[in-house]
Amino acid sequence: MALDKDFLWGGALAAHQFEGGVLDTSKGYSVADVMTAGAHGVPRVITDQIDPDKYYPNHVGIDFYHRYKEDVAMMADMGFKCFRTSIAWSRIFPNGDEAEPNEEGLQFYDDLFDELLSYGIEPVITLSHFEMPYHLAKEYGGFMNRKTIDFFLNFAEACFKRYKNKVKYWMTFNEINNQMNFKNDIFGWTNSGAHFGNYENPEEAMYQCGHYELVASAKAVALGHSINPDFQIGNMIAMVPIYPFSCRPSDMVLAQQQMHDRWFFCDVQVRGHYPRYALKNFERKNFNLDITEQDIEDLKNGTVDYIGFSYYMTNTVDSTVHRDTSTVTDGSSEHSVANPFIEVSDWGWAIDPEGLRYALSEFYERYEKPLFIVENGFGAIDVKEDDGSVHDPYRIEYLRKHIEQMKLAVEEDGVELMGYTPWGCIDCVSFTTGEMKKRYGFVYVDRNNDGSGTLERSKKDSYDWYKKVVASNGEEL
Ligand code: BGP
Repeated sequence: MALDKDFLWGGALAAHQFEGGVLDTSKGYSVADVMTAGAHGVPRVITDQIDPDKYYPNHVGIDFYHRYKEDVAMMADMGFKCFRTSIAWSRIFPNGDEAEPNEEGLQFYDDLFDELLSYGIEPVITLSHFEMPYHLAKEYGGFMNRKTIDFFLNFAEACFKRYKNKVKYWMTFNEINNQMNFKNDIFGWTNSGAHFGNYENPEEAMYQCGHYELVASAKAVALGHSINPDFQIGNMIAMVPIYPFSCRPSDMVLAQQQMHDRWFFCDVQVRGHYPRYALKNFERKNFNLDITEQDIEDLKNGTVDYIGFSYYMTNTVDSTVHRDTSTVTDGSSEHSVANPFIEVSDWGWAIDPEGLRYALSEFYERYEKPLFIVENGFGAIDVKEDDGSVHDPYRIEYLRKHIEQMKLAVEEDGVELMGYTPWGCIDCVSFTTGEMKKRYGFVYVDRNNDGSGTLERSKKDSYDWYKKVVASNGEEL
């Protein structure tokens, strides 16, 4: 048995990390546009306005806004069947609260989707990938405010209506669950436009935002289906499976409990109601959340068609360990420890191909819904040689091993899998660090951490390798 002949091989990016076109277009600032570049182990800083003395890597990205034809031609050459990207909300509604959408922004995506479709590449679109209009965050507190549900729905409606004959595959919010890491400011900011740390009870604030986002997501799913019943609308979950460090029963239970952070949003989006472990948590902690009867109805009526997820690594927990987690960006917790059987990337992310098979089976056994791996990849420092070549055998090895495990999940475990879109298929700005040198692409972009470079594109060794993988439908690895 092989992968389905319609399997969606492709690549993934997100508007704020590669488009650029921020300062020279009608686009408004997004929450990502006010984030500076960080570095290894140094988180990005959220500035409260654009500080002219600071460097904002997203403002130029890799200048896809102006070079998209060249980039789409390379995707087509690699044989992409689909391309996952997002629509920058602040291109369509620069402030987020306007009554009418911005034509220039809408036209850009029309042109992009036409370009993709001319090569037979299916757009796979995330509505909100960490890029809420900054104005909504600043003036309304982002998703701390119920009004933001309607602002999001206006945006969703404008997109669904405009692209109803061009886009079939949608996702509502990127990695909606990574704000469970509410102690780290950038996850709350980029997911919800809120600074959880400013609230008396950051966890409660996170669940309140999360609730409004879940309602917004469910209402968007229902709205999308009413505009085009053929739409396939999914969610998007950051899946970092948690392993127990040992067979000590308390490690087993701890790992299981921590998996609730991975399942919570997905449970609501797939099942249409709050899981009991979450309700018990709210009760135990005396959370006073604004959840109405109507919200409960809306959640029920907007369950997703498929589950999109990112997979980069696993995490291992030891119930006897307690560490400081204020700056972690790798999904780890106070109980996280190194897994002695697993190597890590230069950024400390555990490299665990079998964990992908495990994740796929866990998802499928829990929900029996089609799955879509919409992010996976290896962030590394690449070197461009004098002759222009880039040798990245480590990336090929990472992807090969993950694809092997993905195939086992499909062929041996019976998982229904729609497609695979490796992250950062063309080098882009890293989300967690804002660096350029954490590269994932098959295509190298000449751009450095400080913004220098020609922006010229060149093929890495992984480019031809992936082309062969796609052409053989995953048979030649
Ligand atoms: C995910 C995000 C992406 C992306 C990726 C890699 O969390 O959805 O936006 O960037 O992680 O992370 P990073 O760029 O920090 O290496």
